[in-house]
Parts: sequence; C-alpha cells; structure tokens
Amino acid sequence: MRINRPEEPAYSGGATFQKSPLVLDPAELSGVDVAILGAPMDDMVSNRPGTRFGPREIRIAVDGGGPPEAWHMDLGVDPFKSLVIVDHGDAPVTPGDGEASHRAIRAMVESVCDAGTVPVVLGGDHSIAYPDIAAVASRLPSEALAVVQFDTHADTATEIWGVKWSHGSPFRHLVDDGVIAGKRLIQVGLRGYWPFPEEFEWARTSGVRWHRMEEIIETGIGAVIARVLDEIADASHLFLSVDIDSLDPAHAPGTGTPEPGGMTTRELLYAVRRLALAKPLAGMEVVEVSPPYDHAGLSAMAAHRVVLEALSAFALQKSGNKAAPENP
Ligand SMILES: [Mn+2]
Repeated sequence: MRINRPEEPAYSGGATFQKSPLVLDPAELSGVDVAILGAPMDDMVSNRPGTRFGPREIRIAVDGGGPPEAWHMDLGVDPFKSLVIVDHGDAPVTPGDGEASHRAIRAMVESVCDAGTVPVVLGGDHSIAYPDIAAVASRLPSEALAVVQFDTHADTATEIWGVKWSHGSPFRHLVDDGVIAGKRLIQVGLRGYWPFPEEFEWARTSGVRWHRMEEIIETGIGAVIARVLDEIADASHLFLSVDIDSLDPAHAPGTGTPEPGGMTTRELLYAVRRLALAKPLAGMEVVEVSPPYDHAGLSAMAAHRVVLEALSAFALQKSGNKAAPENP
C-alpha cells in the first residue's frame, strides 16, 4: 500500500522507512526482497530508557528527497530500484511485558523469513537480538549463520540486576541455548569498563571472537573488517547486529548506555557496507536509538544510514554485479 503521494518532500506525508510502501499482511510479502519492521520496546534496559521511540525516528531520518530512491555513489546502485523493499510496520509489542513483546517480535520475523524476505529490524533495546536472531537462525541450516555484532558492550551477561532477559544478556543466551554457535559470533568495537574478566573467559571458552576499539584505532577499520571476513569465511549467511552505542557519543548521543571513545559514523558505515557486500544478508537489526537523548537527530540519522548502506550493498551482492563507483 502506498501511503504517500508521489513527489512529496521527505518531511511531508506518512512515515514509512524512506517512504517505502506499507505492507502489513505477511501474506503479501511474496516477491518482497526486504521488509523493514520496528520492535518498539525498551522494557529491558539497564540505564536510560527511550528506545521504544527509536523505530519511528529512524524511519523519518531521511536526507530529504521525495519518493524512495538512493543512488549509492561508491557502489553504483539504487537499492530501491534493484530490490523490492517494503515497510512491514511494527511488531505488536505489549508495553510493560517485555517477554510478550519478544514473542511478538519473534513471530513477526519468522513470518518474514518464511516469505523468503530478509528482515531488517529497527529497535528497540538490544534484548530483541534474542527473538530476531533466533527467528532467522531457525530458518537456516545449523551453523549457516554468522552474526557480526557492532557494540561497545558484549551483551554477554548471564543476568543484569538479577534479571535474565535484559539488553545486556542476549548474546550469552543465544550461545548458551545453542541458537548460534560461539564461533559464529564476532563482536566489533568493544570498549569501556565492562565486560569483566568472567564474561571474557566465558567468551574464550565458547569460541566467541571480538575486536576491541583499540584494535580499530591501531590497525584501522579496513584491516579489522578483513579479519572479520576471514573469521566468518565458512558461514553461508550474515546477520548484522548494530548497536548504535558502538558509535562514539559524539556521533550518537541518543542512546541508553553511551560510552566515550567509540567508532565514527563513517567507520561504521564502511564496515557494514563491506560485510554486506561479501556475504548474503539473512537479517539485520539496528538497536538502542533513544530519541529523547538524541541531539540534532544524529543517532537516528546514523541508524537510518546504516540500514541504507546494508540495503545498497545487499542489492549489489544479490545482483552479482561489481561495484561501479562514480569516478571522474
Ligand atoms: Mn548492545
């Protein structure tokens, strides 16, 4: 369903992702390449709330323009012309009942996967990684899916404040429950003062690999992503989990657990593009955008562009064409 008049400016009309058509009925996803859906919940945060308002703000953080179009000058592709991209609305979350919200998110992502469509989930707090990665992994052969997590925190606690289901624990439970193998989880951008040695020891024992922020500073994002690609070489599909707090608070202040000393937006965009060019995208989430703490829309804009980079690279990867940058 088109909810916007043709040619209206970005700030006008209804707010689907980049003015993509709205398709709420999963039965109508046949032939759709990518469905963007919101998971507007923040029941499981440990610090500042507000990510329930994230999906709406990310949808409207466009760069101007009218109908859905985006020419990627480094790749030579317009994802909205190469792919069928729709906005699938939001999962029917229950305010105050995070576990019910998880069930709704999982069911919705499963129905998207069952249509042969790639889900792109806009969070929401990072606890949604459990239902949406579990949904995507359940539709692929065992160990087919590699998860690359951009994050300042590892989110591998057994519990936070005694609570099992938290935005600080999804990756621990995904591995311990056997949803993904430890060797299939690669974390990029870790910094700050948590995890503690016990969480790192669990990760070593489980085969989880990680790249600290200091490695990005010392060797550059390009070299780090080359190592990540080696680490996921034998996986057939990619899930991108992007916590916006992987960015420095100077680039993304609107988030619940900010940590100084992080990636620049351009490093993250480059990293996401390179990964999605190299490996078929099976799913993606962009989480932890908290608009009440945002300034000048920086965090929502960064999240929106992260999705655009992944969509552009996925379009080129799927076409089998080579990147055709707009050189002089
Ligand atoms: Mn996180």
